[in-house]
Amino acid sequence: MTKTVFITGASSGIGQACAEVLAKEGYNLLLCARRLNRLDILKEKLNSIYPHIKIHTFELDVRDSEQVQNQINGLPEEWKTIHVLINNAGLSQGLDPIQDGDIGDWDRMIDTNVKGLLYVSKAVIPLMDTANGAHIVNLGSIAGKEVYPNGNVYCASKHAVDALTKAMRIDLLSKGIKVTSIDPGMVETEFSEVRFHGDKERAKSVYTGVQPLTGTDIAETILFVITRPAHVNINDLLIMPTAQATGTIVNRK
Ligand code: NDP
Ligand code: 8X3
Repeated sequence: MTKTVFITGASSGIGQACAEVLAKEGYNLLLCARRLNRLDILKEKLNSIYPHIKIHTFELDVRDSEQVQNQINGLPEEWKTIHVLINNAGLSQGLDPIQDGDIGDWDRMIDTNVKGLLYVSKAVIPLMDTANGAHIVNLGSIAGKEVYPNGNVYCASKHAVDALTKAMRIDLLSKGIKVTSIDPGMVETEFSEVRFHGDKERAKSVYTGVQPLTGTDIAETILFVITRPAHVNINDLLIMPTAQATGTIVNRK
């Protein structure tokens, strides 16, 4: 049976890498993000390499609860059976002490990382094929395991994801839906550019002298997690670059 994976935030970074890795493995893909044009380019590329898989793209802002309900309830019938949900859409905005934090940045992080994950999960869970291995993978972070200077609200949002993963594991136990948190350290994507509001130079400096993880490293880890035998659930996986010990301790060359 061909399984369907629903990936939020597939227009960049880890989400895009998940689409690429899972397409290669023969999964059908439901891809969403705000930048639909990027998703359509990705779909065309993947379908030219893997013509046997099906891909459906749609525009979604996970912060908009009504849009999330309408878009997911309105999916074509053939896309209404979902095996794996990857709650990947997320962002960090700003890196300032709490007393100097920007309220707009705080809202965007909490609305996307916490409320968006909740809205999408609530809409997708009723569509999950519990008879054939249903699995939710949440993108947490090292920032959900520890708090580092100026990380305040981003860290709080990822601690909330950590709590929600544990809560989902309990609440979805009787349905047989697996739940996993994937918690990366530094991954080089558009993440830092978004965090620094488009400042490419500052974003680049985050990765100076260190080999960060790639989106593909995380996608391959997710592939491993979702292909374990039916009786095995990986609850939580912290994955770091070799040169990074904690959120802030990095061995730069
Ligand atoms: P990117 O910025 O490269 O990708 C983020 C993705 O999220 C994009 O596809 C973006 O799509 C999507 N997104 C953001 N806001 C929304 C929204 N409101 N609605 C729908 N989609 C949205 O970053 P990463 O790939 O690095 O980040 C992916 C996840 O991994 C995030 O949850 C992040 O917190 C987490 N993470 C990242 C780490 C890193 O070091 N990079 C480490 C640990 C965790 P679009 O803009 O088109 O909507
Ligand atoms: C992203 C990694 O270290 O910037 O979640 O918090 S970090």
